Amino acid sequence: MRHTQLGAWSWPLALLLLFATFTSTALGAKHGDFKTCSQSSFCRRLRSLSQRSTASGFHSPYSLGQGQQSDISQKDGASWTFPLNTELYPEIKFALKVDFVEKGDGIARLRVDEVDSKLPWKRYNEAAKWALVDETPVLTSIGNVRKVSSKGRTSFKYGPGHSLELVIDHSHFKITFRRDGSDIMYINERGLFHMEHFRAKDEQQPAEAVDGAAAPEGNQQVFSARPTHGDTTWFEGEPDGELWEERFSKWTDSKPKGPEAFSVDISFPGVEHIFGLAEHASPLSLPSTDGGRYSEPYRLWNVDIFEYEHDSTMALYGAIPLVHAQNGKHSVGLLSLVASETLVDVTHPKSGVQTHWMSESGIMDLLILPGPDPMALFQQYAALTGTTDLPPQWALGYHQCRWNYIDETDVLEVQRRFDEEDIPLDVTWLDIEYAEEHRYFDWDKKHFPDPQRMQNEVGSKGRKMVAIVDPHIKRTDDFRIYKDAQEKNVITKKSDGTTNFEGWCWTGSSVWVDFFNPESWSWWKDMFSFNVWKDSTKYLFIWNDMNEPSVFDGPEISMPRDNIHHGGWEHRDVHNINGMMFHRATHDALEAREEPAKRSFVLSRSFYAGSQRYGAIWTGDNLGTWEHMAGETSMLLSLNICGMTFCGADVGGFFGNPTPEMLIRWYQAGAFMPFFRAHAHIDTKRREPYLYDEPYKGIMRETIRLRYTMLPIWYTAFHEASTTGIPTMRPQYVVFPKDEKGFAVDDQYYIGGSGLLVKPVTAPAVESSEVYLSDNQPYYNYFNHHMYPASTKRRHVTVPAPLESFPLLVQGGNILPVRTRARRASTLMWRDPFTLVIALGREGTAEGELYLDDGESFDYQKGEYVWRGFKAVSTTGETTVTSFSKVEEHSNNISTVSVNDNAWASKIGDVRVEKVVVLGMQKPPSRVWVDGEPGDLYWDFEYGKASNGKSEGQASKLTIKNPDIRIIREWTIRIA
Ligand code: NBV
Repeated sequence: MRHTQLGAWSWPLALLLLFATFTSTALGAKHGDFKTCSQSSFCRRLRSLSQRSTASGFHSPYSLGQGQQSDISQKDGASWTFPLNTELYPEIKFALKVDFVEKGDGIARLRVDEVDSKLPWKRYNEAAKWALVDETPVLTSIGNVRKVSSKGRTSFKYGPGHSLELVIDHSHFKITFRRDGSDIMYINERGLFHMEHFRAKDEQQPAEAVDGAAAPEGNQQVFSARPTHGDTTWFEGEPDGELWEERFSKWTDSKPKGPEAFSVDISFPGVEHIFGLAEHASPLSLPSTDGGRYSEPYRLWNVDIFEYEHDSTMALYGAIPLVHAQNGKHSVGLLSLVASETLVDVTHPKSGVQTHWMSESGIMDLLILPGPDPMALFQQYAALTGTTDLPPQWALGYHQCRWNYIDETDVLEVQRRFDEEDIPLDVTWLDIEYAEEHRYFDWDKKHFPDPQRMQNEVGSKGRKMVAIVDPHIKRTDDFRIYKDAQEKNVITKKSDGTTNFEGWCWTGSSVWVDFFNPESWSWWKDMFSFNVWKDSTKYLFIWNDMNEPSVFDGPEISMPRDNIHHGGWEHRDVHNINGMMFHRATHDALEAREEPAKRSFVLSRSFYAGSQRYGAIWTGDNLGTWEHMAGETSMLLSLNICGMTFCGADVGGFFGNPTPEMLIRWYQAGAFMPFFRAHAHIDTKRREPYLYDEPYKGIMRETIRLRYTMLPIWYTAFHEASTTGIPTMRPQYVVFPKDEKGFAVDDQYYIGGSGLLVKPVTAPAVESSEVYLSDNQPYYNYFNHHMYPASTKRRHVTVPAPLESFPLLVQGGNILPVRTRARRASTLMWRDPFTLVIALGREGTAEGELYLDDGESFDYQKGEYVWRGFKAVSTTGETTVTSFSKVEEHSNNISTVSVNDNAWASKIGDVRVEKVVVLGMQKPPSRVWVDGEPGDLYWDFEYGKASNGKSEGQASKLTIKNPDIRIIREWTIRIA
């Protein structure tokens, strides 16, 4: 049965009209809704600076102190402060603050702010407060940082063995970052650093002539930036007419503080690839923005974009101002903690990569992550912004969503059909139509008469539900959330700072809570308590959509930039953090609703650096096209690089009606995304897997089951990500940072440290697919055990990919713990036995690990978990497979660590290993037994053409049946 659901709803006319604008049939982003660089006055000003910088005689007008002095810094607490002057405006003072972060092997922090301004304004300096886990972890001991001052230059040596060096040239202002004496990064090498100072509006002279292209039509109040002293145009360009007021389409931004943008160039010598700047639908290795493929800079300004393009630098829903630069010898990272609109130009001159960062407001706050390799960068970034919250284990199962499951019967029918077809399912989602008039929290009782009953029914099957709670709040006095928010005075204000801002969204005329206001936090927490939200249960979790925020009648479908938040900050200052604050508040609320606390699950659409601490995100409203499917892999990899490892894409594509073939390929890709959820627009045909005929239904069933088989691998990868910051999806450059040929590969990836390498098929009528291999290890096809031999050469191998299959390879040298029994939901699998798949490496060895806990509480933080390691070693005539404790391996003091001696371990003490499969043995054993146990084990051996380990073909396979060993115990299997 397939049908659209529109008919099931009666919509108020106004919303119907709105809906129509959001369901246009022509696919493609509405470019006119969003600004290009030349439509933003600050970007226009700062980008043209880079053109002027090629003129002869161009130099940075900025210098530290008087330039040639030697020691000009002052120790200020744990920071060194340098006076920073500009020859453009000698009376204006800036300061450069330098300090070093205690954690993370020497992270240097550089902050620039204007000081002693005569005007009552401050630049926004709180991005770090929300992004960092601890804002003041600076090194205080001078012994760790050696400062050397010479004429015109100050340098700091720090990091392991003082191998890192920050060299600050006073005049013209330039910073060089070095490792072991080699230059790795330059800041302001091109002289593009510029910070627009605060100025009084009347200090300006009316413009005589304003650049025609830039001048807003009908703008009566045009002022120029022309200084009252010397000529600045060689640096700043011609006066811009939009310093104090700016128009875009029908909106006017009042810009009460005038111009306050800043820009800085950052170059990475000797590097060809940079990664990061999520979220963009672009390749992982960021292409240039100077013509060619892209001519607009990468834009970071969180927006609700309708039908976004699959290959573009346009802004999307989230913003992480972080890059990794990589060559075959080193990695280095840069995080710019700024929350205002930021655009980054990237160019690839003959040698090195150059970037130019332009931000509308805020202080400059740069953090240099020293590397020296991608793994170190992840850990350094995590030391700053935290790691991903360890998700409840069920959140890694399969999620079934659509806009909308229409009523209780529909929801329960979905459960029944999944069960009937033996397809696992963990979570069923409710989109905005569950809520009466889109007043989230208030259920539409006509369609959901007893929400508790429904949730309990779903919960009784071991499953969960997720309901959406958007940030727009209907302005009607009979809505308690609105009334409370008004009474508490926690609503975001208009530019006057006192009137509540009102805008239009799903629910009609709405207001938005200002989650920067601490007064909102405990109140929002209460909204989710079971005593307050009576129609919620412990089975219900939350989805925060539209939190960029999306405002249908606002500029660029968002809030006016001159709106006012807590502390008097303008919306422009905090915009990119707005979504994270909502996500954070909901995350904290869900954690607080049970005693003892359970892990939360909140999906957010908008995000910023640090959002990983609050839950998952997804890539928003993608299209059901092959191009979008292909683009998802690089987008998700980029999100992983930027810390957002718990991410996924709408399986099936949000818009459109995929063919069965395309849907299957979406499922295969989705089953290897960290967050695996099918979702569809209200206007699409129903597409739950059980609705299809064979063979499609069967292939989708097997694909979802494969995800469940792999859950131990995903959970172990998340454990690693949550303790170290190393992502669950790892692109080629991360795993093989010395193989430059692999740096641009962004259509295949490894899952955690498991050695599983996947390459989704993202084109029609594919029969086989080429996979790139970097290392000298054999690779085994997970499905049929076909072996691709080890080689010292980088190579492509051809892997069959008929509709029911796709490249899923196991890198030799790895042991995969999997659970092959199909269950209704992941929560029912905790007692199920394991199979260990051992893919022997070139030397006949392999390793693997497994992390287990109760999957939902915080008891693991008290030691209630099991973390096992497995090792296979071959010597002449014998292979041994051993199980050992990873906890002990990672502990300095073995005696104090409880290994398997905890309540959770006892609960799963009986969980067996039911099968051990060894791939890549050269000859059959004569005996297989467990050390210390009487009797031999049952086994069988299948010879493969590739048993000599050298030629491609079927690998030999030893299957050891029911070895009667426990997953949490120490044991050794001997194969002789
Ligand atoms: O809540 C409706 C949708 C939701 O299904 C989708 O996943 C979000 O990205 N939402 C956007 C609002 C409207 C989209 C046209």
